[in-house]
Amino acid sequence: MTFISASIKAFLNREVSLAKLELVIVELPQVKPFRSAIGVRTSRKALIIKWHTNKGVVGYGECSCRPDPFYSHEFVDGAIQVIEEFIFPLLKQATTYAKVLAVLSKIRGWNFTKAAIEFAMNDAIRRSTGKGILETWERPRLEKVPVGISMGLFENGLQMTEAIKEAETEGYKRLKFKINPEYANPEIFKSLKASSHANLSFDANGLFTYNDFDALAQFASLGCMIEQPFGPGNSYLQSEFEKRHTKLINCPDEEVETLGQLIEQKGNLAELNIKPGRVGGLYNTIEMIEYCFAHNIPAWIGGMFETGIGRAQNLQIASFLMGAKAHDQSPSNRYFKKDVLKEPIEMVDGKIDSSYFLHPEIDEKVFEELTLSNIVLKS
Ligand code: OSB
Ligand code: MG
Repeated sequence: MTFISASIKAFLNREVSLAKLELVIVELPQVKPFRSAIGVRTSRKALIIKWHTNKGVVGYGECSCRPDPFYSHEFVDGAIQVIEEFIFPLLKQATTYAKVLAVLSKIRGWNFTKAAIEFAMNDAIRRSTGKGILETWERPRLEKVPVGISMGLFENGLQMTEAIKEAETEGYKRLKFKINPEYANPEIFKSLKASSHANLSFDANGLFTYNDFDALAQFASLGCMIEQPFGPGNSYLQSEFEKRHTKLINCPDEEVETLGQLIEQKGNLAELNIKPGRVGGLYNTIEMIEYCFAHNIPAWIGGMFETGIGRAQNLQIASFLMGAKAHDQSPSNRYFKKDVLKEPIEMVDGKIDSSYFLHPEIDEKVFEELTLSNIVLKS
């Protein structure tokens, strides 16, 4: 079973060179704090991989895992160790795209980390030749990509109502709210029901358990999609829930890291959030999207609060999902005072134009200003 086209297979044979790898940690100050069940965050620390070819071309890739292991097991310092100790030494013998993928596939898990290496390599190829793996994929693409906003937890209904109004004015195509069992209170439901937005959804980040069915039922009864209601590996709870309550419009996020896990979700999933980092890179993402096309699974591209580097790449992928209503790819100024791109990503009427994401250029001066540390790996 394969979902990869002949032209992409041929592309994988292309040669790649690696003179050195840079592992850069940047920290982007946020315009305002973001509150989730994990905690309050006021800045985004991100790991950016710079892949230098023998000809001096540099490709960029973002490792979009969190600095802590609270979304998945991966965290930034761990990612650096895995690259330094286990990935970089093997990359010396990897002289084609396919061989680099083979090296990465030796590492169990660490999808965000492996993805970042592939992103950077592919970006270096695209910058050298004008054609990366996505340019090789013969599928129609959108000029303008619709985006949604992911909203943190609010302290009260009033705060939530204000934020809903603001997001509606800005034109977002979907409003997604972080939820947890304690959040099921009348004030919150009142604000939600007052919204006239046609596309509301929830993200539970796996926080509902067997003991929280009543709270979950209150959200489910609104008829909105709920992302990752139960903890990863606990999707058996869905049928238990549906026996006693109502149907769930389930959209897995954390739960699906591989194509196999997606296939096993059958019957549970209504749609799928694909994060290219979470599923281990571009090749895996293409394969997963092809599977979704073949099985009519509505899929969209999720976010990890990426910098412009990761965002632009996610948007490039999102442009292939012609039918998706919205992707969690809000523009730069939604989170950051300063982004690392020369032209920060902007949204007009809830959409982002391809001129912002097809050929992003890094503002090296800002990139350096925001750099916290830099490790150079050279053989
Ligand atoms: O669950 O979708 C999530 C960010 C970090 C970790 C997990 C999630 C998120 C988001 C970010 O919701 C959405 C965005 O990037 O705008
Ligand atoms: Mg999510």
